[in-house]
Amino acid sequence: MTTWTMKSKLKDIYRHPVGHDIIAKILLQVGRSPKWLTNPVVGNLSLQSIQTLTRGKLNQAFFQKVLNLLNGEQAIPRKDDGSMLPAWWKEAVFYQIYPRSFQDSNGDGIGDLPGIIDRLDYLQELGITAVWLSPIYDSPNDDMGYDIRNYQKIMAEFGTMADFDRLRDGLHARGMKLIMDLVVNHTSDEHPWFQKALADPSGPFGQYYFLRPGQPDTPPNNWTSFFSGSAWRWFPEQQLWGLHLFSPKQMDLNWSYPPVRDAVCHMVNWWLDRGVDGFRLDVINYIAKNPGLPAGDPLIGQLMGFTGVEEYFYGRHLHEYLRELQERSFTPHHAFSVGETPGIGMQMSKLLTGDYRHELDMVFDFDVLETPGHVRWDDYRYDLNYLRDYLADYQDHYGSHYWQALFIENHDNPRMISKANPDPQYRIAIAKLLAVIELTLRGTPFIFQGQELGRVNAQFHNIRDFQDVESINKYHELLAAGQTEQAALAVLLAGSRDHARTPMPWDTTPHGGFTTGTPWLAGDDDYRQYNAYSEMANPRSVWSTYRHLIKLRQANPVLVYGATDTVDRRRNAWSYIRRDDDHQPIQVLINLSARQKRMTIPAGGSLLYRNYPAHDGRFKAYEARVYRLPE
Ligand code: TEU
Ligand code: CA
Repeated sequence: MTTWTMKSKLKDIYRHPVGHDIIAKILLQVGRSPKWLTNPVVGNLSLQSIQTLTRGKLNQAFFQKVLNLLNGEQAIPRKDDGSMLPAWWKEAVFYQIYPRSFQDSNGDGIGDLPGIIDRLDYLQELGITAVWLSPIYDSPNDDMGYDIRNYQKIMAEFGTMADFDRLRDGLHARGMKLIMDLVVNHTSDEHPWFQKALADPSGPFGQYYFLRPGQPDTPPNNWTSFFSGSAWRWFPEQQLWGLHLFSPKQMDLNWSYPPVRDAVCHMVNWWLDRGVDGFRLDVINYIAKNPGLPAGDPLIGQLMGFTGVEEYFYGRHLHEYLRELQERSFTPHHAFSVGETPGIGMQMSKLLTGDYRHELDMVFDFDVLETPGHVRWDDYRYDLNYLRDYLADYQDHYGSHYWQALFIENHDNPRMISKANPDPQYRIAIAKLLAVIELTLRGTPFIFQGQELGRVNAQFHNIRDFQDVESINKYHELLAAGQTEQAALAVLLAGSRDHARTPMPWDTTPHGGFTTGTPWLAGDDDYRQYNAYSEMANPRSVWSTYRHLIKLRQANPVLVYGATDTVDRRRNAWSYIRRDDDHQPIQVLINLSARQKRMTIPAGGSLLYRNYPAHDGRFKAYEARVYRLPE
């Protein structure tokens, strides 16, 4: 057993999975490259000497937190031994549906289950083989369904349990799997468990949550909420504080209390018995708060933007809780799991997903979403060279026991095309380039609704155009900090989650055919040009690219399981070859920039796809091609 101390050196810490990801995260936050560490002078620095060098700016308390995390994890990831287990979820192409915005069937402006059922043929036509549904459970919608009031009831606006059964059957009849969103870090404050806990804090539900007695103006600790302000809400009637990492209507469940874990397993089994094929587990790495809820380190808080994270993003009992859930629910049902794990990097993710560890099958690593030194709220251009470096690192170092979840968009993030280059002349080329990347690498692609149409950020004009609790809170936080309305709006325009949540555009009728009523979240008129109906009819559309590449992936196992050899990594260039022992290799060539680029075309290769009409010479702006190589 290794014990990490102030004498430990940076290079050794970087070899520890937790140390590796913490250092990588800090470098990412401050906008530095991890290459910095290969400098021997840097690598040989001990924590003690870093403390001295920073003149105590990084104090003892800071290092103690880091040491706690290091010493809390003794496992090291298993090395690549070439033994890769096949699985349906490794071969699947997932599609994420945000039900509220997918298809409204009754004119109330809210997407619903019958609407999704009407669009199953669309998904099949696209080649999708598995669907992830964002929450459809009964909810007061403070956080659009991520605040669940009843786990075993369908949200009234979305339909009924009978609709759900029809949806499940419709998917299965088309050979598609169905995974649901499992939100068990917290429940709505309107959930009966919480209501009972409040009504009788010393009764059977009192320990389901983190309820603490105290004084109205001194919360139990300094943790902050991801949706602004303190993570504690005061309940004046009961004279109690309650912990909520997200909105004040999303109360954190206390997983250290065994009845909570029983209740969760019971509920999960109920859905799995109902024929669900697996779950996407919302902020699942946050479930294990360290005992005693120790205060967050202010420095870490400053660095990460949220105080307290180090006490729950990789809590001491996390592995134990995940294994229990796996053993009691997932394994007996042969169910699939993908964890949403903010803050977890590549090495730590291995310890959560190794095929020999019985915890999760895959996780989403969010470091793909922002380039070094940037946060989601920044208005900046995402450099696609970073996307290359990030993905190539996984292709090179993830190894045979782990499997990557490939994604570039979801319901919590602005559209990637807008971040990479909002100039409309490049929109289609970038959309197709991103499709090439996501559909030709090793890992499982997750396509977020509208991505296949080349959706870009919405044209919001006013704070009233937004619906998301995070955006609205952020806006008021910025005003309170003295920013002008215009400046605050600019921040939302860069980072709001509502960009991903506007209505899905189906055709050229009003609101893109999403609803005959008034949509719950207004879109703009982009649907007139970019919509499913028009794009399906056009062989050169973004949609047709997605369809083509999905089929290509499904017809070529080398694109799923093959190794990835990077052959060109010059600035603004990326080329890799997917190969295995049984098939002809496939080479991908990409110009990552708006400037023309000279690329070396493989001799004897046959063209499988290109995002521009045929032409000679240099690669055009954001050009991407796929070739089959001779054996
Ligand atoms: O998101 C968790 C999460 O940490 C973020 O993606 C979050 O939106 C943001 O970064 C906080 O700064 C999940 C869900 O995907 C999200 O929609 C929910 O709001 C959240 O959990 C709470 O359930
Ligand atoms: Ca509806």
